[in-house]
Amino acid sequence: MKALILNSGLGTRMNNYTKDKPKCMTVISDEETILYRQLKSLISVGINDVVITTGPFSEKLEEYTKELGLNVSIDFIWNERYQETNYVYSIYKAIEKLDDDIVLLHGDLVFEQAVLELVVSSPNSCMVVSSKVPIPEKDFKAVVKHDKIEKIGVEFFDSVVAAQPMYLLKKNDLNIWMEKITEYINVGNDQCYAENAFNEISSKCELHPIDIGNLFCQEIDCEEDLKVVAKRLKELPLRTVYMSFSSDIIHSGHIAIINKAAQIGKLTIGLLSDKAISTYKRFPLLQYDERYMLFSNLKGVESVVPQKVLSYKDNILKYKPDFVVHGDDWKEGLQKGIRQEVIEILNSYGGQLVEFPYADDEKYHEIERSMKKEQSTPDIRRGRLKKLLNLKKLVTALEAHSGITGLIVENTAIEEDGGGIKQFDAMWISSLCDSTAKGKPDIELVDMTSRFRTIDDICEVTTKPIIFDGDTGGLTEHFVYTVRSLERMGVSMVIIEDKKGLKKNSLFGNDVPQTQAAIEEFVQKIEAGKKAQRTDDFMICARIESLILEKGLDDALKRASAYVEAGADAIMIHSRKSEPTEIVEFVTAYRKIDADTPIVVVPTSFNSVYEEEFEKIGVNIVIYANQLTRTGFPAMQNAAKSILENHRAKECDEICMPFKEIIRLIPEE
Ligand code: SPV
Ligand code: MG
Repeated sequence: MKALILNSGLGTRMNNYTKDKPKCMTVISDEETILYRQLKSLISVGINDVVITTGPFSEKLEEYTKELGLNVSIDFIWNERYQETNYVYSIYKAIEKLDDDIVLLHGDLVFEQAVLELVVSSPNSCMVVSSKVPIPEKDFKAVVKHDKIEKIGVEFFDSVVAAQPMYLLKKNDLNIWMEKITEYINVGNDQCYAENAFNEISSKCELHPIDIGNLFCQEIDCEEDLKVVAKRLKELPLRTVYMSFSSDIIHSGHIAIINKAAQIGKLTIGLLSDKAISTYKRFPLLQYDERYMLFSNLKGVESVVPQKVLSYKDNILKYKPDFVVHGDDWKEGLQKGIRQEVIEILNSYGGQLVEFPYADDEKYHEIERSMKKEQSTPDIRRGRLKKLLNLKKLVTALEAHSGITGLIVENTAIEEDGGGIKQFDAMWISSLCDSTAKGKPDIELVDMTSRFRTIDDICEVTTKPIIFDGDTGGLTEHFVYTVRSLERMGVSMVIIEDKKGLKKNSLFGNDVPQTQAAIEEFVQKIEAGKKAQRTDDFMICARIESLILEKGLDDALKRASAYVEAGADAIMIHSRKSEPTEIVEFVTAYRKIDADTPIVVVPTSFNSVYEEEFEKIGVNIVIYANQLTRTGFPAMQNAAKSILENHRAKECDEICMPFKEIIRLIPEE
């Protein structure tokens, strides 16, 4: 990419300033002339080839640019007829040097860095406009229709926005415009604006408006303009900018966008809480305090503040930043709603969203992939449930019984109304669903080796913490081995129920013969399990079947205390009633004697209760124990019936997931 700067004008309205030098050499701040500022800006976006058209004092200008000693190569094109022609003729004279995409700008334009950044990163040819600036009487305006610029000039007033003479011209559009300019010059039409030529060929040019809003970009036509610009330049660093970050690794793309944001004004970073990150992304490898240190020490970052939730609302209303900066990658996908909310809040007080193109860096994807792999290693995965329980009042888990159901639990996420993103925290490997998938009854018939195989399949493709349904735990002598195997595989928690003999699924209750173990007997199993485990982060949860077997609340409470005393890291209380009354009674009563031990519930029967209600009474883990199984298999039965009924698969296709989507469910390494 090259730049073309037009400096052939006389600048007569600048009086003394242009008596002995070109206008672009006018000093606009303590350290800068217009041209010096422009060149530095161009260099910092990677433009080192510049064409400058000159007019009066051309030698002085050339000399001056040499003295600047900047890392830029400049071709000077002298418009010897600068007295009687307009810049259309200067451009014409420069045409043969314009052999690349071109940033075209007037030599008296002063702008902040972000404006040029937005222009050079535009995928299309574009011109700078501002919908926030009042429509000027005498200056350039652009007629915009369907996001395309149709006309540029001072004489238009319908469907216009204020426009500034800074363009990005992609080669194709540049050539079309230059051909027309050549035609103009050939017939002696050299005293008009170059834009007059553009207006004749605008339908063939893909010139889009790039709306900079309140970002600073202004021409200096007269002494009064010079005063205004000098004042604005002093004010720019006082503006405030807000960005939000969830990253625990910082790559060059982050640094680049932070630099751009810091150039706009004083930058505050809103750092997402660990809880917010783990809810919408993955568990952060670096926790808040460490991330705080990391971001506070980055160049350009003025302050770091907590952002508790994914929605920016609270922080924007609190800090009222002049600008919010973000990559443009959130225009689509799950963050779309959050972006919309940001725009609406900013509009309410005159703030502005600035979106720079998202740097989709392959290196970053690679780091993310390797972090994901690391997150799935047994040691890291195992400890994550305890960390989540410290972070969140309520953790949710959904059943998985195979690699693909594991992926569904891992990757399903939804956008919430309040601007959040929600996903499951953990997965439950249910004995009922694991047995059902193997076509067997839920009576501890599927042996541990086979259950471990299921865990392995799931572990191979997912990273979320696993809660394993250990049924009765089997004989104590066997349970101790199970504990160690589960730990080794990276399972976070095993739940064992206080039943013995031939176990039947709890949802049968007393409709089938089931025997609850004596307290002492089960206590002994818990103690043995706790003694056997090798790591601190593995959890054994004792499941109380007293309500299922209609032994009453007191029995349940007595058992809970005994099991926790024996070392249980959590308790699960189960019920098969559709009303949650007995569960609520138990949790409320138990919380009075023990405020800390995590309580787990499985609301299959009492499914009308919202998570928020469980959280309020003191439940810590809600397990949705069988919903994928109970929805998946009926769908398969319907498919089978449809093929039988129709003697072909066409009708069945309507209820089938398209192949493309199936493939999308399974990420490739
Ligand atoms: C399971 O999912 O296997 C359970 C929960 O143990 S329940 O089916 O409700 O007993
Ligand atoms: Mg079970």
